[in-house]
Amino acid sequence: MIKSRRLFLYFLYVILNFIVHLQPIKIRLLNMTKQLKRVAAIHDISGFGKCSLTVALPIISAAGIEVSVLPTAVLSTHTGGFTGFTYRDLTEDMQPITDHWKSLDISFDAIYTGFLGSFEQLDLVTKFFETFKTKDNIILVDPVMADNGELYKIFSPEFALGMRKLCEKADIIVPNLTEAALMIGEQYNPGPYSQSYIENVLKKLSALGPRKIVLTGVFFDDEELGAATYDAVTGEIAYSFGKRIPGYYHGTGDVFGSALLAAILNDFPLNESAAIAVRFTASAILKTAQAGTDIRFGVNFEQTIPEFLRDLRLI
Ligand code: PXL
Repeated sequence: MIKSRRLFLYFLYVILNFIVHLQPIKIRLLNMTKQLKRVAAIHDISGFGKCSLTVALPIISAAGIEVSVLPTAVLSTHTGGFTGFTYRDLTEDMQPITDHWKSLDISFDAIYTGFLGSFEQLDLVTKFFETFKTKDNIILVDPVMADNGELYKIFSPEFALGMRKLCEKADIIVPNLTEAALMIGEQYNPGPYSQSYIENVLKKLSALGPRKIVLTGVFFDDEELGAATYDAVTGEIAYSFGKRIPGYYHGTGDVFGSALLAAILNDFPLNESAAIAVRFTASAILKTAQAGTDIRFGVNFEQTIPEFLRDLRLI
């Protein structure tokens, strides 16, 4: 009698253990089999130098989000610090790619744009927005055109106005302080900044149209550098900082924007998404600085991906 009771309890123990261990596996399997979120990434592809699509594609994909790429140009390197780079313009392909995707009846959870090379490309991206914008998806525009108080050499001041018009159509924009000053028509301020200055810039940017602003390159002292976020609907302003590492590392805006979007699409709120993107970018810069890599060659985001996925609670 006692022996069969023991046997029964033992079987109960084994079965309960099995159920307890099976549950997380079942949850993981369910998560794995659900439909992936999808991003349309509209950027150039610079073959060497780790920026634009060579950064957006691996980072967003690693975070479990499908990426469809619409390349706007193929360059041998990015334009920051290299001379003699090749530039194959793909403007002519942009509308046919848009039309083909539309004919396939595909949809996107987000549209992410970065470096764009001409007014014509700004118009074609606007058409892309009109074709694929829904009430549920998000348009994230990174108005890549300037840094450190200067427009990139290939752009004119009129281009900045064109980029501002594109930003008016976005849900989220990710300018640095130089791009922000150009878009709100103010003189560039090299910093350090005050909280009231930053908050004034955030509100002026959101008055252009976008509901959410993520301003990069924010610093109040020489120790830390980070981002400020503003949600015009809730009125919430938040800051995230990482340790400041001297030197201008190329492609960090694209690393940051891609990580930010990946976090947002993994359902993190705006301020937490910015904090995750700051940690990811700062850690990638630190590894690059420690290795002494040429600052034009991009940052070591590859070996930072495991930390990023843990931060996103994906692993
Ligand atoms: O990281 C922004 C970027 C993207 N694409 C090209 C660039 C730059 C910045 O310089 O030159 C071609």
